[in-house]
Amino acid sequence: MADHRPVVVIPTYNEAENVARIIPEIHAAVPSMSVLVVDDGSPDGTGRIVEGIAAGDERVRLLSRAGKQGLGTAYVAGFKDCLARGHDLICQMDCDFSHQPRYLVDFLREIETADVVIGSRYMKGGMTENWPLRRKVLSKGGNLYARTILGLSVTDLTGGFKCWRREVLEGIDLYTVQAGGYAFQMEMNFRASRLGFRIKEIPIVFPERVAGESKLGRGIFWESLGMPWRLRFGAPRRR
Ligand SMILES: Nc1nc2c(ncn2[C@@H]2O[C@H](COP(=O)(O)OP(=O)(O)O)[C@@H](O)[C@H]2O)c(=O)[nH]1
Ligand SMILES: [Mg+2]
Repeated sequence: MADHRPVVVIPTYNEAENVARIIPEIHAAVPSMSVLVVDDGSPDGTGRIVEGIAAGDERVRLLSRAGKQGLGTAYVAGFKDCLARGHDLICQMDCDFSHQPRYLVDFLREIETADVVIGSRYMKGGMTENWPLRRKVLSKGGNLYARTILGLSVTDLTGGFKCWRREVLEGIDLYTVQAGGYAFQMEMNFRASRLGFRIKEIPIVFPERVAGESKLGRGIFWESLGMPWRLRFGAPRRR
């Protein structure tokens, strides 16, 4: 059945402590929002919890994949599903409360005059909270590095709190998006920019997760170092 409400895609892997709390917070912020959780067969039962919520709430759906297949492909699967269902505004966020649901109101307001809205920790008004110095330096330095190579004015290229108009996701050939993790976010932003879409950033405060553990490790960081070069010299230019 077609669904024209705005939707938020939430990839999950072992988020049992967070998922049942974040969905009501999303609906407290935006009551009409559809929620699509893309779970990779989490051993901690995240998928079963979402199934239970979805059974009693038609705004909530679960896309269940067999085994951990990575963040990039989880987003791509979720985006394709949302496009097929007819959603025109498609947001994405993490499940661990680093992305605070109250900002969805800002995303939906700003997307009225943009094609992509990106939540930024690094513009004026944005920040990270409770990050160790090492992570701060890596993330901020990584962003500066990528921005410079790619020639983009986006201040936060690696964050995952965003909102897309369907035309952008249709314009980006999702089958050819290769990257996982932070490089995935970078690749999507770069492609949207090359296609000439209007990108707008809004400030977000990003607290470190309290419950559960980070799933993105060192390999993901190294992948993102090579990505700006691959994109700059390899990606398709305009529509
Ligand atoms: N479906 C799926 N979700 C994932 C995968 N890896 C991470 N996630 C989810 O992606 C979001 C961001 O991951 P997180 O560990 O918080 O990354 P960090 O904030 O950079 O440490 C969370 O909601 C995770 O549960 C994966 O392989 N598959
Ligand atoms: Mg996190």
